[in-house]
Parts: sequence; structure tokens; C-alpha cells
Amino acid sequence: MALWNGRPGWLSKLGLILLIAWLIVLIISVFHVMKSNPSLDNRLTNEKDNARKLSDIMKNFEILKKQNDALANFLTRDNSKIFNSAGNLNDKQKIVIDAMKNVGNNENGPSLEYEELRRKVKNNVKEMWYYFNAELDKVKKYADDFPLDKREKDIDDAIKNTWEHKKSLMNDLDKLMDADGHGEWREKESRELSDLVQRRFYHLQNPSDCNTAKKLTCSLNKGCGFGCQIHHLTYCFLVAYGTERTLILKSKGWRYHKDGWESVFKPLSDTCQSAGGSSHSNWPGDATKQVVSLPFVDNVYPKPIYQPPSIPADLAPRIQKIHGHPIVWWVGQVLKFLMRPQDNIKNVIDYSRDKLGFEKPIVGVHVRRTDKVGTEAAFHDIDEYMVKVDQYFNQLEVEPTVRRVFIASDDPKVILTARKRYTRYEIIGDPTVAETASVSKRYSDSSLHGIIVDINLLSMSDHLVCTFSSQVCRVAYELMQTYHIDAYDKFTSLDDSYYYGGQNANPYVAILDHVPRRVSEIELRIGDKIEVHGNHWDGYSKGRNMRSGVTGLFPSFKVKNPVAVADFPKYPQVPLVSDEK
Ligand SMILES: Nc1nc2c(ncn2[C@@H]2O[C@H](COP(=O)(O)OP(=O)(O)O)[C@@H](O)[C@H]2O)c(=O)[nH]1
Ligand SMILES: [Mg+2]
Repeated sequence: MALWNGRPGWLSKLGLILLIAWLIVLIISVFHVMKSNPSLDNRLTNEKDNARKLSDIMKNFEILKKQNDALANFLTRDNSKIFNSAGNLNDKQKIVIDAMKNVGNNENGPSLEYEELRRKVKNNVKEMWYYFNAELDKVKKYADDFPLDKREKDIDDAIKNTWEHKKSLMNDLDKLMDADGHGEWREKESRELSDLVQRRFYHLQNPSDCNTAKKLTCSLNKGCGFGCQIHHLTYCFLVAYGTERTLILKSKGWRYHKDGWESVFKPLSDTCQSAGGSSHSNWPGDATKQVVSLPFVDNVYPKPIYQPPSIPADLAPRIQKIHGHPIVWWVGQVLKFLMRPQDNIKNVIDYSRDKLGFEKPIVGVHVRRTDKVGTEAAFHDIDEYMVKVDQYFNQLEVEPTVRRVFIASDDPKVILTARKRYTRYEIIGDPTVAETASVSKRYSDSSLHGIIVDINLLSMSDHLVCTFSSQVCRVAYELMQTYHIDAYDKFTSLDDSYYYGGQNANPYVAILDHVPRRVSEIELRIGDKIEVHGNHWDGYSKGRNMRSGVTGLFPSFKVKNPVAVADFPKYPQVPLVSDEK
């Protein structure tokens, strides 16, 4: 495996370039057809011409598709030989061995085949550029019309064809990752990193002498919903970790259950749950104070550097290597520690899962209604969610026997409506749980069980469709990371991009220049800091360029959000690798 360092990322990038190229083909083609101006006089004469041009585009799609297939074959073409020599290896194993053979090793340099493949892909990207250029020239020269019905059909066909190309490329990219020979390493690294973090959390929370331990106190009862309170607790925990103080949670009289946190979750400590101490102070206090009390994030001053989106500097390179969205992984690890269910709740989760028939493959859908709609978020019909569910299932290489969807909501009508409208799907969900989530019944024991079950089942889904404006869905997405090595892209949000409520500022940075092409767009220069207001999920984001002060649209791919890092304690007392084998 060590022979492989570096190459797979390169191959994946090439795959991505190809994918982007395909998408450009779609845009150009649609543009090409749309550009036609339906004047009655010219229609008949031009129809044939346009049909021919469109059919040319389709042929070119086919050629590009073949090139893509040829590329995939090139990567896997010795499978049969390997199968013969390796007996009954499974497909993935065969691909791994095959790909390793093709790439060669560090001692001898890359293999001839690898180098040929690299040049071939480069050439094909160039070929595609020739194609786009030529097509655009044709648009300029021959822009004309189409009858409306034909134009619509041709556009629909072009979208369908391109969808297939995209699907094929995305699947090839997944295969490349399977084949890159680093699967075992990723699994081990992810497991060891999570284990290290959990052992540090355990160490922090279980001091040998609670009477002398430094403590941070935090009250659970923030006046908001469950997701919001969980995020509040997470912020407290991160400050505790950053200041090396054991977190003491005050949760008696919790609005969801008067007995407090331990009625459903394991205590945060086995050895230290008392807030007592010889000296007390409000945040920030100082090292001489044994007990420091932390206010809600809305009132905290000075702002702790330990709150999101910062991750610990000593772990950052490792987290960034295994995960596509490091702060989500980091928050997920905190939730893994905090939200360990008591046995009775674990039973409730398991029972609900069985009773509902929660089985993979499954998409989790969270539909937030009642008090949220029209105040903090816009209304989205269930159909909008189901379009995204469909897209998820459509891109699977193998169609599952049943398209199963788990719906959680605070409005039971959502589940009932979905069942009525989407008979082709197996819609699972419990309208009675949704009923307990109504605003009048929300702060009760039974409602608490319902929201815990819903969040857990959403997090166990293969893909999440929801609105990230809701803290419920963001908690599910964070927890989801603890079930996978890297599930950063297993979601579709109908509104916001992911964020952490009350997080410290962390502007995006332009990685490419952008010259505005429409009045709504803004200029970007490499290195500009951009305050991003939102991704419009159509290729553009909106934000304010902090250099120019101008607000507007820009292509989302031209900016990146740098990973924020802070100096947290390194916990040298906790071994990097567990001695328990
Ligand atoms: N059981 C259940 N309760 C929900 C659901 N969605 C919202 N709720 C209830 O509404 C509350 C909203 O919580 P909050 O953290 O404020 O999230 P947000 O308002 O959606 O950002 C939750 O804690 C639940 O009590 C759901 O899908 N299932
Ligand atoms: Mg809320």
C-alpha cells in the first residue's frame, strides 16, 4: 500500500476535470439550442439544420462518453488475468490489485501504463476544449430557430444524456477511490483518530480528584429547541476541552425532562459531577479560579477561540486528510461522546428502528414545519425534498429493489401526504412522533424520546435531505459523520450551507479571479476575503467581497473556505495510540 503515495488524488482530480467538462458540454448544448429564435418565417428552413446540429452534439456526447468508458476500461482491463491467478477474489479486490499493477511503485517510478494514461487524459481534456470552442463558434455563426415542442424535447434529451454521463463519471470516481489502495489506511486512520479524541475527552471528564479539578460549568436550559441546546452543550464542551477544565453540566429542571440530561443520556463523567470548588468566577476567569461559569454563546465575552469553526491545530492535518469538512467531523466526535444513550433510550431507538422497518439503502428526510416556517426559514413542499431523494436513487449504479425513505417532521401531515403522493416509494416514519413535536406538546418526556429517535435514524441514513437552517438536521448530519469515514457530501440542503450557530467568523478566500459577466455578479481577485451569505445551489453563491465592499454573485467553485485552526491543549498524558490491543 505504501508504494502508492500521491497518485490516487491525482487521478481523482483528472476525473473531476472530466466531470466538469461534461457539465460544460451540457450548458453549451442547452445554450446552443435555446439561442435559436423561433421566427415563423425561418422555422421550416431552419428546423432541419437545427435538428442536424443537435444530432451532431449528441454524436459528440457519444464520442466523449466512449472516451470516458475507454478510460475506465484502461484502469480495469487486466481484471480477467488477475482473476485467473488470484482465484475467487471479489471485484473490489481485483480492481485494487489491478490498479496497483498499473501504477507501479516509487522505486521504479510510475509504470509505463500509468504515464500513458496520464498523457491520454490530458490530451482528451484538450480535445474537449477543441469541441467546446468549435460548438460555440457554430452558435455564433448559425444561431437560428426551432419549433417549441422539438426544442423542449431536444433539451430534455440533452439533459438526460448528460445526466447519464455525469452518473457514469461519478461512479468511476468512486471506483477510483476504491481502487487506489488506501482503503485500509483510511479505515484505520479514521478509527485511530476517533479513538484518540474519545480517549482525550474521557480523560478530561474523569479527573482523579474532583475536589481539586479545574471545572467549567454550563447550564443546559437554553430557551430553545433540542438541536439548539445540543449545540449549546457542544460549545460548552469545546471550551472545556480548550481550557482543560472538566465540564459540569447543570441540567436539573430541563425543559424536555425535569430530571435532566441523565434521564436519557449517560452522565458526562463517572468521577466528577459536582460543581463545587474553592474559588469561582464568571467567564473568562483565570488559572487561579477552580470553577469558571460559561454563559450562552450569545453573551460570551471575550469570545473563546475554541468554539467552531476552529479545530485543534495538533489534530488538524490528520482530520483534514481523512475528512472533507473537518469542523463537521470534529463536532460529530463531540456529539459521539456527549450523546451516549442510557440503556432504556438505546432500547427505544432499536425498537423504533425495527418497528418502522428502517433498513438500508435509505434516504433520511427532515421536514421542518410549525414555528420555523415563515419566521426563521421558508416553506418547502414535500415534492421539493422528493426531487432530491429521486436524484440520490437515480445516481446509484444498481437500482435498489425498493426506494425507501425515512421522514421525520414536526408535522404529521407531511408523512401522511408523502405516503399518499409517493406510492412507488416505501415511506417510513411515525406520524404520532411528529404529533408530539407540535409546539404545544414539544417540551415533554415523550417528545424528547421522539426527537432523539428521529435524529438518530436521520443520522443512520445513507443520504440526508433537509434544510440546514434547522439545527435538528445539522445535528443529524454531524452525528452521521461518526458512522462513516467521510460522509461530508451525503446531504442535500434545500436552503443554507452548513454552519455552526454563533460560530466565529471565518471568511472564504478567492482561489480564482472572476470578472463579472452580468450586473448581479461581483469581481474576485485571488486572495480576496469573501463573506459568503449563501450558496444558491445553481453554480453561484452570494457574498460580500471584503476588499471591495461589494455584494453580489460569483461562481461557487472560485472560492474556498479555509479550515480554521486554533491552539488547543495537546493532552500529552493521553497516548497517541491506545495500548489496549
Ligand atoms: N420528533 C421530532 N421533533 C422535531 C422535528 N423537527 C423539529 N422538532 C421539534 O422542534 C424542535 C426544534 O429544535 P431546534 O433545535 O430549535 O431546531 P430548529 O428550530 O429546527 O433550528 C426540536 O427540538 C423538536 O422538539 C422532527 O423531525 N421530529
Ligand atoms: Mg429553533
